[in-house]
Amino acid sequence: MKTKLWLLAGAAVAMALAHGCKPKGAQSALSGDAASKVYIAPGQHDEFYNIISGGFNGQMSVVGLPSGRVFKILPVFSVHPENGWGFSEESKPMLNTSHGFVPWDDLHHIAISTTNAEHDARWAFGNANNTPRIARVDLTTFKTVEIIEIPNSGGNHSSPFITENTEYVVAGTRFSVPTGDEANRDVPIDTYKENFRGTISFISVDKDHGDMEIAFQLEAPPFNFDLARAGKKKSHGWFFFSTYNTEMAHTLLEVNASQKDKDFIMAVNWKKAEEYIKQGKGKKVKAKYAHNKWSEDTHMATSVIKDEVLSLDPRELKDIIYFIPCPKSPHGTDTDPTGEYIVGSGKLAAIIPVFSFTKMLKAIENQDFEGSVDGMPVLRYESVLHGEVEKPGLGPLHTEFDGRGNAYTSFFVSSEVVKWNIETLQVLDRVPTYYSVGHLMIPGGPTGKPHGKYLVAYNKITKDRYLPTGPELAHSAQLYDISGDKMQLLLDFPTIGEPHYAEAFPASLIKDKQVKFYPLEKNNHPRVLKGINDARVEREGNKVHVYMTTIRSNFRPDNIEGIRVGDEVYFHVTNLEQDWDVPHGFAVKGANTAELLVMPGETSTLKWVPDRVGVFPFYCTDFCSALHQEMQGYIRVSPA
Ligand code: CUK
Ligand code: CUA
Repeated sequence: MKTKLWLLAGAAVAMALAHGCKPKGAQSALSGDAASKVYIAPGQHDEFYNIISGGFNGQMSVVGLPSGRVFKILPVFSVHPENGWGFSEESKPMLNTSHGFVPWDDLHHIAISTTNAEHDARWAFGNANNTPRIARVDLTTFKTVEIIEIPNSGGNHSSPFITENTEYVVAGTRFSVPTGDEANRDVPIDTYKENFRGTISFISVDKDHGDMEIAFQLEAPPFNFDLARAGKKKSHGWFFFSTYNTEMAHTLLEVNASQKDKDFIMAVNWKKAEEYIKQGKGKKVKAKYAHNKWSEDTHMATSVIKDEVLSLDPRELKDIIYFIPCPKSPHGTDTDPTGEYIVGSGKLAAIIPVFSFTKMLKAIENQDFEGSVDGMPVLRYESVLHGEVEKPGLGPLHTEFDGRGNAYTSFFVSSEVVKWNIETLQVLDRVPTYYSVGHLMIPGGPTGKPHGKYLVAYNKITKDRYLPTGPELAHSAQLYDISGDKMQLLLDFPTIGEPHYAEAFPASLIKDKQVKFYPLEKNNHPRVLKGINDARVEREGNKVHVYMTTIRSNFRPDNIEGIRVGDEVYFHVTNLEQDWDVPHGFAVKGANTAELLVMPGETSTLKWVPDRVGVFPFYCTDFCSALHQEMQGYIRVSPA
């Protein structure tokens, strides 16, 4: 977000409060049946899973709708002491990058996998903004199973977006950067226009197993890329990226950037790009990046550093990229469920432009161009425009669809959601959000088949919505019923971290596919134990391997001696349980790490280097039976 917008928004909220028009909250906005619409009786299940980005906490959270209940915090790019993510020896490689171990990131956007433009909910993808990466979460285990770093990129905000059969996960760079060989990268910043490039990465996703690979990177002018959507149905094969700073300034102080009346939506014919790659037109470019995978076979992650990517230069290959002028710093582009309409949202614009895919193709065919950038055509605004939504609100950001011909756009500055008709462009309804909405979400909203029953606004500033908790307040999500003509606010619920984009899908898609435990006979961890009789301690030089089992309610071995100060002690803990929902925990006094939380049938390893002589207790951290408090042991550490 631009500082200016934040200031404006702050001012708008302050004004609203100062004028005594205290934002209408629970009392006035709700009619009597709101509570019953979000009430899920004890023992009953929610209708939708809502996977919400955690922003600066680097995680995803799993929430039920309509209740707003939080089920799980799912660590992705940040270490998570609660279950040892990034602390256990097995999971550490998942957070490896070309810069080494990076234990944190900023996760903004979620994409749920689709087939034929409908959710299949096999995987959830998320982006790391800071050290560019894409993660894939398996929705049968709710575990992050793959993370791929994106080279030639900076500020991976413009991702992840998927094509209609999840052929690709796509990521645009926010910061253009000097790309390629290291020798090319040490350049003066004010040679931006010559030496910096924008990059769009197409990451292929294996149909059966989900494995990702960087298929190719498309070079682009040194703009800043923001949110994008794939075409679908009739526009399948195309991608639409919002761009800003098309002034190509290397400082975004407002005198330099945000000057032009219009920036661009960049339309990418990715099917064409794919053809060129098949014809061998890609060039190999040096690019160092990590590719990390979790194995359900060994229950371990591996990290491989790769060193080149295929790159396509559209300056040499015409007919891949076209620019559509779009008013003022577009932050988002969204395609409607039919794939015909492309909605742009200029943060600083007073209208919402809606473009027609059919008209775009015609304009390309007729070479109806008004100019070019780097030799790539700029289409004429009027010839691609379906129409403009007039006076919709202030600061349009993101648009979702209900599948009944309506669009819903979030307005950050005027802090509201506006419903409008895609064909007629008439504004139909508007509701305030408390206080400044960023993303909004309709279950299935970005797909070809939205479930237009609810809408959730994910808000940036909470003020008086919840009991205060010091200087920092919980962010808010607000659930609206959109099944009727008028939107109705049903519920506020706090979120974990800062919510940016989220997606939701019917629980019925996955709830019977959940993995309940890992079969012990299929556990191929190199240090697995198949029974308590195998428990033992082995020394190899200054390394000590403790092969340990857990089962209700004891550890074997539970008294360990022969350890010396400075040894590297590895506790390889196998949970022998073969029953749903019986993890055991493991923690050692003074250990400079987190606990382990070991799922049934799994093996996890905690590394400890004792720094002093003594007898150290360890215990199970997860309540597992009436004898949980008996689940303990001692380690004796002797002088080196
Ligand atoms: S967003 Cu990331 S800064 Cu509109 Cu997706 Cu808020
Ligand atoms: Cu095992 Cu508590």
